[in-house]
Amino acid sequence: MKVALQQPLDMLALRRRLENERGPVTLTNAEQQAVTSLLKGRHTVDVVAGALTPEARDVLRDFLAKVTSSDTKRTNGVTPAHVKNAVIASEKPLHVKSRTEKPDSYPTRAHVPDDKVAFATPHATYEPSYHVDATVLKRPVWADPEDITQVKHAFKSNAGTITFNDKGHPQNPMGRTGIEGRGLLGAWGANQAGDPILTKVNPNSGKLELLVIQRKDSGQWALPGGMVDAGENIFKTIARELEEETTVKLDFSDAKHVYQGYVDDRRNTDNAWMETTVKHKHLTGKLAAQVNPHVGDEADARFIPLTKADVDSLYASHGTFVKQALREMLKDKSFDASVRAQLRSILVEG
Ligand code: RP5
Repeated sequence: MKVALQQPLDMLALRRRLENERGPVTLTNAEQQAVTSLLKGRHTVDVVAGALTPEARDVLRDFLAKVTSSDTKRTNGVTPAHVKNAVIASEKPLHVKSRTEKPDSYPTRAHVPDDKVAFATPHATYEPSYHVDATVLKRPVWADPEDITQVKHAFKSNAGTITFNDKGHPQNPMGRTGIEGRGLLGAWGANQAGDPILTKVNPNSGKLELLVIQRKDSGQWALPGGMVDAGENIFKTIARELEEETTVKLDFSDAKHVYQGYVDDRRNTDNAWMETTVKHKHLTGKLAAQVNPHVGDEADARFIPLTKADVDSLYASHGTFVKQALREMLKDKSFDASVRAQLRSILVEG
């Protein structure tokens, strides 16, 4: 069934449609209001994500499965992609590492309690340190000037509406982080990256595997992604970073789209944050046997058997992105019972 988006999308109509198909669906009033607000463009994705229970997520996920690309015309600036990002974000609060983790060179983050994350919520005792790394202040090609009035680029975000503080600095759409300034990030506002998810079934063990790198900066395992160069096409970024970090040369232009939006990265600050576009390719046949990663720019690069624990401990929000890709794989009936069982064991809640 094809569902056309309304102007704005009507939650009650959506519920009626779903009830016709699978019996009564219960959403709390708060959930209905949160989703309706999102669709009217009043709230950012994080506010809605925080209000969704697993049941509401299921309702939205079912809905999204029925939205086709021909339905993606904008409604009050809100697209199905925004709803999809809210669903993904609600699976694990995305803005947690940005408040609790940091590179060694950062000052201590000011404490931001869960109920004071949003900039719109007053936080009278909030006194974050201001930090810009010396490497950023030296103005390499990838860094903006410290004087924001000299910045030439537009402030764009796939994570929500950008507001500005009284110094004219862009504010993180996910809210407070406990640090002001840009830290190690070059751009004021969103710093755009691209991330490849590359999976295969190991022909010897039958195990589902994921290509990961070990980051030099934190020692954590991560997707082999990186920053978008100025003017670079996202498919080019993903293929370039994959090759630089794993020596694997692969065209990603036919890869499946997984995610576009905020990354809960430990480098994030109140005024500079990571966003990414994630694409997934599952290797089969000869290609699965031929793709052979080697260590590139980072500390290590290898395929690892996918376990729930490993996925959950990936850098930043990478585990959330991988789970989204695996959820799509589970919908593909061509995978055999063993692969499907592995997918389910990783995707199980908790
Ligand atoms: C993460 O940082 C992104 O998801 C991407 O994987 C990475 C880009 O930063 P660098 O690896 O270039 O430092 O937020």
